[in-house]
Amino acid sequence: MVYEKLLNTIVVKGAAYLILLDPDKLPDEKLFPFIIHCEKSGVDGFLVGGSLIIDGDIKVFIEKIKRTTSLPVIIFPGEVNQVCNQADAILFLSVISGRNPEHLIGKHVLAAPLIKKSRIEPISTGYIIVESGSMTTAEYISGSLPVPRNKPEIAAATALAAQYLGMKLIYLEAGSGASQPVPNEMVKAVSEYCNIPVIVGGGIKSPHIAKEKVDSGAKIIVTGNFFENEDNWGLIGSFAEAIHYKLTVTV
Ligand code: 1GP
Repeated sequence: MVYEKLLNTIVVKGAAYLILLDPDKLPDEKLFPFIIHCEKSGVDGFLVGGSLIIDGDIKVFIEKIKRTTSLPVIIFPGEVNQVCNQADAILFLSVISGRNPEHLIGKHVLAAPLIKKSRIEPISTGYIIVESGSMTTAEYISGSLPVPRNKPEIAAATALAAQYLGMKLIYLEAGSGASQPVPNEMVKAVSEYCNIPVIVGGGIKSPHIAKEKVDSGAKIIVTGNFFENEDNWGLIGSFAEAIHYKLTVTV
């Protein structure tokens, strides 16, 4: 089970590192070397999907990833039509920062039978979109207001409500390519207030920033955009090292 595997990674390494792959942005000639590089550099798994996929075919894309790696592949859905049986699991996301019923429960009713049929593992996740500068795709597409970045207490109360509703993960999302990541104070407030693992993603552009989020209590870090530039691939290992703090040997 992917969820148990993630929990185990958190226990062993301190935190887990997932890379978000966008079917629109990774042609085959880049995808295969990138996946192999990620695996060698200590990445723990992949998220695939996003709020808006224009050209890519997610099913074919995941098939290609699965042929290249044994690491878990988890759908990060932006739409019901991103459910497919090629993946290992799906983040069953509810946009709990917003008040748009379609993204709180509506899409889920349509997706649930498809997930059952596909037999992939649903991982119930409270998705909290956080204000990060200019409006992000996630905010726009979900038609919801983000949590103000200077209001960690709202994020913490929202996360605790998700925990009480039985959700298994919290995703603090600044949005892909965000100019500012989720503030450390908010990561800390949420991590201290609830006791389910907190994922932090959006605008994390250096190992140092990733480490700050882990030091603040994040248990899973997601990066996406940063590695669209091939020149940055050399840094994947440094991200993994910063995130897997329990593996760091001190002399
Ligand atoms: C977006 O959290 C992810 O949903 C990753 O964001 O692309 O900014 O790394 P970036």
